[in-house]
Amino acid sequence: RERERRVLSIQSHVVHGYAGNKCSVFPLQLHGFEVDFINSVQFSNHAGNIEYLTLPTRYEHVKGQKLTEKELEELYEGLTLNNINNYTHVLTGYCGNVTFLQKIADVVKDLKQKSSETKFVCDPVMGDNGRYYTPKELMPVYRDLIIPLADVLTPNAFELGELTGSPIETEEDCLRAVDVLHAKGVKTIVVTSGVTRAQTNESLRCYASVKGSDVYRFTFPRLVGQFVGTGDVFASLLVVWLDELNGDVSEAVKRVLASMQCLIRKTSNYAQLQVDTNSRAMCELRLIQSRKDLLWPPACDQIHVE
Ligand code: PLP
Ligand code: PXL
Repeated sequence: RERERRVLSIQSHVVHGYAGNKCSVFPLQLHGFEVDFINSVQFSNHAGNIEYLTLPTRYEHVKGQKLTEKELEELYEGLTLNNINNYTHVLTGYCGNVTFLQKIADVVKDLKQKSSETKFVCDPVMGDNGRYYTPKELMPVYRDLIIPLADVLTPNAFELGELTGSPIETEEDCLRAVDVLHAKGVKTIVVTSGVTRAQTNESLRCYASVKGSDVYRFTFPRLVGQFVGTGDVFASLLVVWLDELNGDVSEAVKRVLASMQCLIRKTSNYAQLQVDTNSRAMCELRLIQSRKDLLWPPACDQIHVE
């Protein structure tokens, strides 16, 4: 009989396209996880920038609603009162607001109190490439409240630098900062991208580290284009493979990267088609079309692990 795996995913919902829960729920469900999702916002579409060959492109309008921390508390209270707040994993991503993030910390604390087995997988989304796209005030909340609760953390180099107080340019900077976060109790850290002096025009690097154990360096091709939601897909697939492979982080990240390469290649090709036919570079992730690659990451000889 299959083990029951049940994830509470607190992320954005977008009606059209892909970001937040729209990126994370489908891959988890494909892999047989029950997903209970709380939508931190419900927007018509994402608010991010897409870059494909041309200048950054974004939707002209974003309309919708935000869940308040009070409403999050009410939803969680319903789960608690019915004693249906039983989760093997909690997953969080982009969060635009300090008080909401503080309430997430309360929820995670309560879930961990209920079951010490519950794993908290946190993508501490704050910004990228040297700048914030969330309020800066989130940083101390992540640093002091959220990170001590996290079992798995997926910062990019910018976020890692902010959380540890100095910028990350080299691999040495990265590994030193990762140890600072391990000392706060985080077992598994995956630095997803952005260690500038470790990557080139052709290749990107990602690092995975297990507290008191091994560090792995992954090198893989840089593909053309930057799309919204890649980090959210990454985090959900990491939940899947760390669980499936019992914490074998080297093989887990390799499989995540293999699926990501296929997804981004498909999306990039579609963006090119858009440019060719109507000179628009607005392009959502080709998540559904990539379902087989998300479920069965193909062997990929372009991903190197050391
Ligand atoms: N390629 C792979 C395999 C990735 O996992 C990612 C991001 O997750 C990217 C490319 C995206 O790279 P960039 O940050 O340059 O858009
Ligand atoms: O993928 C992160 C994300 C989450 N939620 C919303 C977003 C974005 C990125 O743009 O706009 C609403």
